[in-house]
Amino acid sequence: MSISRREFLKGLLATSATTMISSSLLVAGKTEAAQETWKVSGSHWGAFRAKIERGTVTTIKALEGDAHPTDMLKGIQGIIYSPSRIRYPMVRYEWYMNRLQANPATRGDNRFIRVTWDQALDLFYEELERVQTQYGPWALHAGQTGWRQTGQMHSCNNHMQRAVSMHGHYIKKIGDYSTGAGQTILPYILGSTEVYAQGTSWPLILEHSKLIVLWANDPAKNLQVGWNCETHESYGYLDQLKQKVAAGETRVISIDPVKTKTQLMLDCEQQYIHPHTDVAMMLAIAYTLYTEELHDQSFLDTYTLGFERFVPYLLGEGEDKTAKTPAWAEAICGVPAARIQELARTMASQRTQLLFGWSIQRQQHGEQPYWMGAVLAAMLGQIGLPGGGVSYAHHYSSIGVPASGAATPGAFPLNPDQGSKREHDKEDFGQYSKTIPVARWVDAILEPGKKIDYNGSTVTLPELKMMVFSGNNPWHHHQDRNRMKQAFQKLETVVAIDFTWTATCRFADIVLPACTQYERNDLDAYGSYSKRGVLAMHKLVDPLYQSRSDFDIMTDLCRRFDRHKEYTRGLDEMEWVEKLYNDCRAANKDTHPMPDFTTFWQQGLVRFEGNTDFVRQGSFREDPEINSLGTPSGFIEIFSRQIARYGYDDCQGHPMWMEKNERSHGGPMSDKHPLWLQSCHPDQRLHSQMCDSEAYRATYSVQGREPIYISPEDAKRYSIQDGDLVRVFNDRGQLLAGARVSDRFPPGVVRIYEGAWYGPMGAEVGSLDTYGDPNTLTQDLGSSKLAQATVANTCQVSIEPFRSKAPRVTSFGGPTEIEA
Ligand SMILES: Nc1nc2c(c(=O)[nH]1)N[C@H]1C(S)=C(S)[C@@H](COP(=O)(O)OP(=O)(O)OC[C@H]3O[C@@H](n4cnc5c(=O)[nH]c(N)nc54)[C@H](O)[C@@H]3O)O[C@H]1N2
Ligand SMILES: Nc1nc2c(c(=O)[nH]1)N[C@H]1C(S)=C(S)[C@@H](COP(=O)(O)OP(=O)(O)OC[C@H]3O[C@@H](n4cnc5c(=O)[nH]c(N)nc54)[C@H](O)[C@@H]3O)O[C@H]1N2
Ligand SMILES: [Mo]
Repeated sequence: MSISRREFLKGLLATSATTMISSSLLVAGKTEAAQETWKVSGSHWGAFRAKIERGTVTTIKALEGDAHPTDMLKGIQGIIYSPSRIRYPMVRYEWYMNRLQANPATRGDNRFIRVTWDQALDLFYEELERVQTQYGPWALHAGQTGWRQTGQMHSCNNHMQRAVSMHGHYIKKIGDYSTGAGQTILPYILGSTEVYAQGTSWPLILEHSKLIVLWANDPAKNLQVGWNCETHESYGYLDQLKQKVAAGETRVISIDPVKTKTQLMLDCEQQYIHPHTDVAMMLAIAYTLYTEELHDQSFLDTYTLGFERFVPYLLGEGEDKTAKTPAWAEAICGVPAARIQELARTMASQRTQLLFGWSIQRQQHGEQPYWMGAVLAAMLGQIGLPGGGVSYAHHYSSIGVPASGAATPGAFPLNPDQGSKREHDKEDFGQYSKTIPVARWVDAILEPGKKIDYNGSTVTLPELKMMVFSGNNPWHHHQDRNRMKQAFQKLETVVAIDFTWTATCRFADIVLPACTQYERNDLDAYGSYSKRGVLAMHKLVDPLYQSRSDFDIMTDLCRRFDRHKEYTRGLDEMEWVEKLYNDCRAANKDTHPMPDFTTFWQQGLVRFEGNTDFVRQGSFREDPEINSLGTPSGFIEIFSRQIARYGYDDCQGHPMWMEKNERSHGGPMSDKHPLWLQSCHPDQRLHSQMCDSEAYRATYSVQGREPIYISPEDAKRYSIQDGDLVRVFNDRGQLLAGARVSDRFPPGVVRIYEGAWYGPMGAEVGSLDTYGDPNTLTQDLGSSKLAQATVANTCQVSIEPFRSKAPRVTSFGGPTEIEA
């Protein structure tokens, strides 16, 4: 349903009376005669106006008020008009012909046949029925989630899960790829996940912090996107910080093997460190604090438990008989002992804010750096003070921007209103666990029935036969492509719902074309955590080709088992958008008055006033008894009796330095594969989203391939010139990438951004990836028995110039269509 011009004008009249409207937001229809309109919408990349000429989006520009729009807005048109768009419902050819007798080795050959929507949805429904009947709910996994496009009504994870739940039960996941290790360990230590919690407000940090440590943290890169529509207000604070650094008022140190975008932007200090050795460095800082009596004993006495059980380990009186001295750490982390001491003394002498990024916990034993970070902050005694203590989230979705305190719109419901169709199989997961740690699903396919430790419990991996993916791209997000290839050969049915032909579609059996967010009406929070307002997401153009909204697709699926009325609750798209708006309006009635829906829809954005400053753990500091933490003891747990009781060798009662199974700079595997591959989050994409945006990709690709960043020293060592094609490989896989030689990178460290589209030369295991997906090389291992989280960053590789004839990139442009 689109808003007609008449309704638009009606809304225009209604708006003039209310004061909440900023008139500049009005989408004037003057040029409509020339078939040109401007519409307001928003995305992970921010709010914008789109110009539509003769039914085509021709211009996207940031909405007024976004003072720091991201360059990625330039990539949006290319998403809508990508040659990779899924045009029709498609079924894998071999599967279509032979179903369960299909030759498993053909999976991934990208040969598909076009079917009608009815055929595709009938097949989807039949397979749900078959798998539930023949096996049980444990054989179906529809619980993987991901970075679906923005919009609260059309949140496609919710649509798929609600619809499939109405049919029957299935395996779900726990945790996520972002912060799997962090969100599991921190509740034991600080009483909450911390990673998704509001952090100390930037104005307080700017006012009080004298030293800010960016530990494995690149906010200037990562704050370009938000979970909801991003406002980019954090960049205003980063600008102020830059001025303070220049004026010598605040010292900022970036502890990172790489010179980050933030470090360059702030022009602040960089402390180089060998990858994955941060815990050693932190221990040596702690050692210095303790032995020089610079630690805050009264804070430790009042607010923490277990310090005395940690000290012997620090001093070398424990089992390992190794004192964690700066000299000991220097040999591991490469940071000079004197520098470690200087840092310890500086931290203790002034207000110090530790700001951790997340990449550092996406490694083997990724729990340890976060735990040790909390211990360090506790020893400094500044937790709960403005501008002091530790944060694990200031690089994410504008956390730290003072929030309005308003409610923002809820989402289309995830759960069914009543039980599933198959009431009888409700709890019948047999011997299997019904939730599994998010990154362990490939293990489940390969080793069904295996029991693994997880966070104090035992998980029995289910025997998966069918998987349904929507709003996520596992053939980007999961590790070790060749292992995935082997696993997928065991699956009977894979359904992928997406708008673009990702590698997940290539390896699926039934592929359903959703439309993009730009082809449907929706609304969103403006500012994920800052809750700066409510944004209208006007449909820009009609769904392209045969694509349909997820809502529409899932309604039609539910029709097949007669639950469609319950699914939609009798409301259509626009009625849902209006309902979600009105529910939000009612919730904000007394504090943040909002105009009626029509007014809101015309004006595009309702802004919320109010800036509430906040100090993380402030109330706990004020009164640790009344405002106790969510830990077992209510205090900060430097030693966790609960974790110690689990008896895990790879995550014990207090933080420890543990060697990794792969590590650069003399660590394990570095003799065979000398380079550390970090697969950080892309500067010019959101994961795999926007990689299919052709013109935009051309602004960063190298000979049509994903760049690999490499130091001038290593480039010379391996006879690589900037712009060369290179083969990157290890024992798990091989890929082609384009070399970018950059002095931001130290010897021994290379980077390929995650989300580069997988483009195998063939379906067979081990084939060369023609574009440069780093997960062709990463390992699929749990961080520890505690979190079982991804260790994407624990990865050693080799590199060589690629001098043969370059194969064509197979990642983009959709399937090979076989005529029926
Ligand atoms: N090596 C390595 N791997 C990593 C990481 C890393 O650092 N290194 N990071 C991990 C992290 S933190 C994350 S969060 C994950 C991200 O993993 P994902 O969330 O899986 O990544 P996206 O590329 O955002 O995938 C979203 C997919 O949903 C589709 N989609 C978007 N909107 C819609 C919609 O409305 N309807 C439908 N049907 N589909 C839609 C998009 O086209 C896209 O294919 O990756 C993880 N993988
Ligand atoms: N532009 C953009 N922004 C994003 C995303 C995106 O895809 N694109 N994704 C969003 C999502 S879902 C997430 S989870 C977050 C991810 O946020 P993070 O995981 O924090 O981001 P990364 O870019 O992977 O890594 C940040 C820094 O960690 C450093 N680092 C890695 N390993 C180590 C180590 O062992 N020691 C030290 N000291 N430093 C290390 C890297 O060099 C890098 O500078 O970003 C969010 N923001
Ligand atoms: Mo993430």
